[in-house]
Amino acid sequence: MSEALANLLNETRQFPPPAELAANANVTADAYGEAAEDRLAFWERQAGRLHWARQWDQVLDWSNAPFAKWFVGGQLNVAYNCLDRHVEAGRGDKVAIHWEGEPGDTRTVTYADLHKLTCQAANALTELGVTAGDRVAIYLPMIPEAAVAMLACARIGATHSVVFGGFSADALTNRIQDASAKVVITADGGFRRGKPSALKPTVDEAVANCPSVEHVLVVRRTGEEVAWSAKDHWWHETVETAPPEHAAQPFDAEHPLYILYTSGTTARPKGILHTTGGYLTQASYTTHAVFDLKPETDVYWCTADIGWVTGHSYIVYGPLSNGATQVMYEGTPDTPHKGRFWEIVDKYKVTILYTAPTLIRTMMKWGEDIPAGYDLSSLRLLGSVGEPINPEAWIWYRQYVGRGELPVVDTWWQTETGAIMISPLPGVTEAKPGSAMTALPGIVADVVDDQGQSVPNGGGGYLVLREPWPSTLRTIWGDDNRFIETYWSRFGAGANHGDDWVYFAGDGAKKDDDGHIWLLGRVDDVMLVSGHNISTTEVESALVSHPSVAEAAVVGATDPTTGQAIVAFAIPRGSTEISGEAGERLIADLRNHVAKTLGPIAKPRQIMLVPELPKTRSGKIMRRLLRDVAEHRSLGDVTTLQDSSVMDLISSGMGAGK
Ligand code: 6R9
Repeated sequence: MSEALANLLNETRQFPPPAELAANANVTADAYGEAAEDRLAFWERQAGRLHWARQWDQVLDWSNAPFAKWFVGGQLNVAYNCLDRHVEAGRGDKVAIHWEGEPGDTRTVTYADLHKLTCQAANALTELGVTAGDRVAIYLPMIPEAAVAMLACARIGATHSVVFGGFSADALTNRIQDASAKVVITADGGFRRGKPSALKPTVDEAVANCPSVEHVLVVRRTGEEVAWSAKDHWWHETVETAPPEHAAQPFDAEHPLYILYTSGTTARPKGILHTTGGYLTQASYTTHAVFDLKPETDVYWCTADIGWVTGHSYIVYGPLSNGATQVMYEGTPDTPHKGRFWEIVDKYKVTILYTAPTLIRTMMKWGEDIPAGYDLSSLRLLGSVGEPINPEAWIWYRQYVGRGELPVVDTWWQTETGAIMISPLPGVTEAKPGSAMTALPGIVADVVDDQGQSVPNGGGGYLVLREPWPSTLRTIWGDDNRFIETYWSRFGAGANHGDDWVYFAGDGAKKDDDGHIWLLGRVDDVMLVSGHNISTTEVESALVSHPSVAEAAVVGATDPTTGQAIVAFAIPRGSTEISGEAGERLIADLRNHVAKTLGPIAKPRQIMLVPELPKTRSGKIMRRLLRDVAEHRSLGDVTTLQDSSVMDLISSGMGAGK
């Protein structure tokens, strides 16, 4: 990475915050200085935004690094912080969730409603024998019960493990077994793409191989017929009939809150463990700081699924601990029509929208006429997460969703970091499209070379985090060695590094001339062409900067002359003509466009025009499978692929662009 093509994209546009937002921002530029002066005191103040039943004795115990303990001796209840304290302060009637089912059915859930349901679920789980420290697997569609199930676990100190509803029986089995879950909370199914999509049969298949599971709680959502066994209990007969009173008991700040398995594009999934006090402190603070959330007036919408960390931190724990009103949507963005997202923004007058680059690029492909058909004037802030956002996608988002005026916060973080780490502050930062900019106050990020030395501005290398942060993962469930090996050994404490533990994030990055951070994709995806390290992200962004391309994925394929050669897959924008000669002309044009933008070394050997790209279920491009196509191999493991027919489409389109 030390030879990465630095700054070749030459993205120089920069957008200051709107004056009104800056004047009223929750967090101002002072926060950086305050945190730099005394990082632990800064986090201690942010912990003070929560309700603690017992004050901590020590902010950070790093004596057993890299195993961190935050707010040592402190005690709190996460559900109390997300629900009771708002109800007790007289805000019980405030809407917590405007829920929109895919078929168009709706529910309005107030904080009092959410509190009552959570207390009932806590009582029901206790009745089923769940006690503090037990694990509960949650396999649900995007319905309010998903948040209730998580909060009920937190309330009684049970550790939840949410498994995304799109995962197979095998994936669910592995996750239940790894955590020895005692109870599974699921539903008959949910609605996806206009029809019911069953979940219960998958749970039945998994539970047959999971002796640890004693009970299965089933929410009725679709009303479809389900098989029934002695372990099964209907939610409406168990939870909704349980007593609504439940006193939340405080737990230790380091009590395990949840396990979440990383989507893992390659290896065996890792059970990332998060605990109570530090996690909630940072999830809550970052929601307040990065989204400038004003609970009295904002309507916030994060489009992630609750099965991913974004759903944990920015649908459940961050927004609810801040007392936000939010939208929750069950379905897909194109059901029943491609304007569904904008219809929802319009209907609920959403003010803050947090979504993923994959969605923005899909919207680009569909064309700007679609958002133009709705009133999006309620929006005041836009966020992005999940992958590097290409500068053109950033600009499109700001232009056609944000009226050319709204701040876009590109937020870098991981399941492992628990909360946002690198991002603009919307009232402070002059954002550059495509850059996550700087570490948040209280976070120390850096870019280092192969030896772990900090690179100067203008240089490229590996993204690292230098100081522990409150919402850091505590370990990999059941595998401390793998935790140390994966994250702390690359540049960890050792011969050359003294006691400084350095967290290796696995992402390539560069610092521009102003020291701002640009993420370049997973280091496994970096290409080595004729001795030059080239980032997939930069070539993809160059392709997306062409007016005819909506989305692109780039891989390095073995090449006899250059070691690796760049092979690109591009999805044309809405009305682009791509058949026959027009397609050939576009491909030639694109190859030249990349060469002109990035330099001749980055000119793709081959470009294929394709209708779709293979993505993980959380929307990240799976370059590994495209590498298989580019190198004419049979496809590797496709279990994490969102839609396996995509690979047939791509393989059959292989003729184009040779
Ligand atoms: C929150 C989440 C983590 C990986 C991460 C990186 C990529 C996420 C990004 C980004 C560039 C951003 N990533 N946000 N890359 N810019 N704003 O997505 O967690 O599913 O664990 O993925 O996603 O590669 O390392 P997770």
